[in-house]
Amino acid sequence: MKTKSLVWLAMLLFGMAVGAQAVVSPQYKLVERDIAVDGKISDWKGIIPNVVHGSNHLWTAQQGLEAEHWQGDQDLSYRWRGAWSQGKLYFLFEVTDDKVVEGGAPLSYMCDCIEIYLDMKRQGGARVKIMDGRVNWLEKYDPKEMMGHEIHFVPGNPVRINLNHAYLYGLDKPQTDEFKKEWAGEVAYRKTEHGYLMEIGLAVPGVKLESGKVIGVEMGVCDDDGNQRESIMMWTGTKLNFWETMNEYGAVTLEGSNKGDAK
Ligand SMILES: [Ca+2]
Ligand SMILES: [Ca+2]
Repeated sequence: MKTKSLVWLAMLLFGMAVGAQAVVSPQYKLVERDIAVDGKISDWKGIIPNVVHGSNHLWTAQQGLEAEHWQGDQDLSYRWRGAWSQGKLYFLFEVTDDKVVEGGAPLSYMCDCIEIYLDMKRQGGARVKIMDGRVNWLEKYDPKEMMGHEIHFVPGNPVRINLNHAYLYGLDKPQTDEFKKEWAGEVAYRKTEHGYLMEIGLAVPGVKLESGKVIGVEMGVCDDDGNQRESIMMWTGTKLNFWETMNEYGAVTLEGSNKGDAK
């Protein structure tokens, strides 16, 4: 009996190890802290950054984004930190980019641009759930189809923000006002010695935040050095199409005293 139990235990542990290998994703904890979105970073003191540098963070599966365009960490790399408070998520990006171009292309994702992907229920799978059978999900925008969100922040004054594919990421149709009104959105931007910094606050409509909640998060930063986008560096996912599939997103846990309602 005892031997049998041990065999089962060994098999279970082996299975878990194999399973864990298959679904391993980066982990990060969001501390509960009040953040002023003002471009000053003293309020982030002590919060551990995710460091995204080195060629293994490049996503290279599209023409024009080949690894040879990337000249090293001074060309493009970044650190991001996150926090939460009072129903809002906060992010700080410190981007190293040796040539900051503010809105240099007609589409946000072809510019110097920060991209945030959120899977608020950490479901994985398709980010856009097609409900009418169309082949190309980009042809239509329906909020009901959004299983996750893709938000773009283009450096400049003002920062231009695109929410999902409602206007196909056209820089001429930023949704900055909608972001402010419907997402309680805030953003602060400034250039730094080696690139730029962006501080962001947002509340995903209809989503309650509480301690212990785990969300799926992917981050990407694009680099335009004057000839439209030539690199994108991802926090977690370099194998899949991160804008379509949420399976490689990192697991981000909200930690703090606000337990919310018991479930
Ligand atoms: Ca601040
Ligand atoms: Ca650049």
